[in-house]
Amino acid sequence: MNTRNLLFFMSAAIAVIFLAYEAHAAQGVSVSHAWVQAMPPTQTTTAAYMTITNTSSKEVVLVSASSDIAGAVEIHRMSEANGMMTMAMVKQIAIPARSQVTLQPGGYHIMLINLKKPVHKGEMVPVTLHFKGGASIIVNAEVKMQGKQKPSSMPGMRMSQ
Ligand SMILES: [Cu+2]
Repeated sequence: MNTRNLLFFMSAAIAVIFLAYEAHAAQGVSVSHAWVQAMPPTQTTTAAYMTITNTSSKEVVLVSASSDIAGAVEIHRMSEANGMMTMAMVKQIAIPARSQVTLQPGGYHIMLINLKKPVHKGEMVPVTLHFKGGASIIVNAEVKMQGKQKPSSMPGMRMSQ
């Protein structure tokens, strides 16, 4: 191998190392307790909840989500103001290094809008989480009847923005 070839080989090797590093971006991120709120067939909107854990030494930022079963998917946050629950779309959720963020009723959630089919209890719904930098994770969320949250308590998911 002459010097020119050696340089080419080395830069190719370095490129591969960088690509591998990029692919590692989603590593250290895991999702647990993923579930989707069961809804009556008349409802075309529901929400997905989960715990996102970041065991890496860098902050990871959830920037969007997608799902084959929904026409649109948005990241929302519910909060209480003056005794009223209001919901607003958020651009992202940051998960600091070595910590976790839980998406749960009354807080952050992933809104599944314009459902293409009803979601039935026990079904698994695939939701893809997209992180800043291009990494993504596919999550299978089980449809559950959970909590006191009735569909009527989320009136059409009207947003306050
Ligand atoms: Cu919502």
